[in-house]
Amino acid sequence: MSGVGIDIGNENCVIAAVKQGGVDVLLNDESERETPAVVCFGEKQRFVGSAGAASAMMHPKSAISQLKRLIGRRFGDPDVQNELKMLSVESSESADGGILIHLEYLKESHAFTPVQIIAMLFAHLKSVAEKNLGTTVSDCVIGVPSYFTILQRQAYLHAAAIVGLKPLRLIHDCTATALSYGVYKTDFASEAPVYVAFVDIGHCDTQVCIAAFQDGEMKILSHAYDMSLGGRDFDEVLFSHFAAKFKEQYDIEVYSNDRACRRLRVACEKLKKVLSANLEAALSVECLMDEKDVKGYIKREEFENLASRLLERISVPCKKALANADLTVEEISSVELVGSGSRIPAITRILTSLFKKELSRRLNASECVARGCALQCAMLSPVFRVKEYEVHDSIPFSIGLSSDGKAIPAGLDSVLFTKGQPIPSVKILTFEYCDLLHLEAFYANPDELPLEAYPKICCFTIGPFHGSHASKARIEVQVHLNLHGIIDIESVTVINLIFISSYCIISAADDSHSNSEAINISPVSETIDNASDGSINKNCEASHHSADGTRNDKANRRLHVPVSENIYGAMTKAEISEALEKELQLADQDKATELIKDNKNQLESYIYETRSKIFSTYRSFSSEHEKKDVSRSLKETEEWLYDDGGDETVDAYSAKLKDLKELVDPIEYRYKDREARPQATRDLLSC
Ligand code: ATP
Ligand code: K
Ligand code: MG
Repeated sequence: MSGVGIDIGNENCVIAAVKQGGVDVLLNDESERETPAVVCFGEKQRFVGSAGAASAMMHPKSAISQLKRLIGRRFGDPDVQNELKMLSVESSESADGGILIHLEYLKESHAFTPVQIIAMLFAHLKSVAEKNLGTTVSDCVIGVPSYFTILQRQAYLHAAAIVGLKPLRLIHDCTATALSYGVYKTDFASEAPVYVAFVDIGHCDTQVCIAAFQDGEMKILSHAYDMSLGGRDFDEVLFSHFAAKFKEQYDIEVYSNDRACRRLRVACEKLKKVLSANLEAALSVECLMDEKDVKGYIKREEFENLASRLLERISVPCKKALANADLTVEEISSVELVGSGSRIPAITRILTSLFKKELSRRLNASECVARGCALQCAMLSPVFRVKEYEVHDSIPFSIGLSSDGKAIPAGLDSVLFTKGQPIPSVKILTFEYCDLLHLEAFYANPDELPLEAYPKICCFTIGPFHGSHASKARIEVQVHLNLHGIIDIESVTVINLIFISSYCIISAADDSHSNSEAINISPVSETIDNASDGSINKNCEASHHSADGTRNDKANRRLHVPVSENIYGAMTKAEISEALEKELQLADQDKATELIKDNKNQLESYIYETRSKIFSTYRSFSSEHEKKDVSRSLKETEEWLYDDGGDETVDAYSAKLKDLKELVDPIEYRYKDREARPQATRDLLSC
């Protein structure tokens, strides 16, 4: 068993693992360090990652990418509609307002949710990791953008559950980056903290965080973001520029042709990369449309002018992060720029002038998130021993709680968890005794979230309570903001007012809290919660205690208090098992197709090898008759392969191979027999 760190980018995914002496990025089947976030449904099997990207060129209508933009979001969201337009796949609204992606696959119509598609990507990354590490992988830490809603976080957890991954934590991308920065630095003092800004510009978004480093610990002071500012937006600037130009110059309407749009976008992304290293660049696409070849040219300066609106926006989240951290640029010791989208030279210029200092690029810009995730995974896993290092993250949005439609006045502004508060956190709430307690969590300040996040998060049903407490009791609920940044109920306590001396602690039957009866009630808990499955009922168990904490034997009976959590829009338990089932079927199908391919390839290479051997190595070990026979069979089988046998079963290929071997084996045997004799005997025989 091994643990890994996973960075799911909108364009590129990276997996890393802690090994002796450091963190390694794991190579995929193509020996690449980055794996494209693409799932493509081929004719007979799915292709994911690099193979998915290759297959997407040929089958754009069955390729799904940019999954980060779709996960846990509502079909009706105008921004989601724009995202869906960028893909060539068919989509519709699901019964609960989510997204369904429709595909024709293996002569059947399929509808997949983004969670299922992300699960396919997870499964692929898991298998890449397993091949690399030579063991099964389930423990992992997955990076999430700080702007992800609770539903989006839960969607990642469900996707992971579908493919047997167990996230020990969902960690904010920038926090992972900060961790991979801080853990190796040993020159931080124990008193005065050092403040560092991390700016990550990826394919679709920009994320910023400010971290305070001290000896052996780091604390995230603030998160900020622009969820719609990344490398792809710069491509789009070039795309519109050249689309307009080509209309004028060649009289072609690129927008009217999907294929032309795709090809021009690809060319523009290349052009943008060339402009990062050169002051000017040329673009040329053969037969873009209407059988016309097009050519273009642009200077870096002109590109920067075209992109000036985007470039201006980069400062915004940086300033927000500074303000939220209550720091000035002078107080920031260093600015780390990461994410491959940040390679545009103008970005460095803008940030240098904003932060009034040279930027540092100490981190590997494309790998730091995955590396940080791997480190965090090793720290949380009991299997590894890593350096003691404390990671204090903070929540990027405020959460309120209501009971029967009324906000519960907890803390300031009746906000339960305020933006900036540590992750994890626990709050204790006391309620009048009732049979059944309904609570609902909501985003207290929806402006802190991007776009149209549904303000309501989830509801909890606690109870029914059984016992003789009636009006003489109170219910104490510990609400937990867990390590993933998801709200759940940690435990429920019934305080019996008749017997002031006797407590009844009802704790969530959660494996990570086997000792929860002994947990001191305090506003902030350091415990870790893994079982964050939104829709799954927990059975809380209770045992009576006396006030001093020792067990009151007489009253020591277990009570069961069901606590159910329902995150709006998340999958139900039944939907998860259905998705699991379906994923298994699809995976079996992929395996079966792979097996057929392997058998076909074996037959094919046997034909080629034998054909060359029969006139070389085997030459003097076969009669003319045999040679003729073998040659004819090889030719026939080859013709069959390219004709009727192009699409056959494993049995058919192995039967053909067996037939060939029956003819060739006697020859091969004679040859091997001769090879096995000592040289002296061979010399004798050849005289
Ligand atoms: P995100 O973090 O938004 O989810 P990601 O992690 O997949 O996405 P990255 O791999 O960090 O994104 O960055 C991909 C972006 O970087 C692409 O838009 C790509 O065009 C851009 N990029 C890569 N190399 C360069 C370069 N040399 N110059 C400019 N842009 C580049
Ligand atoms: K990435
Ligand atoms: Mg990224």
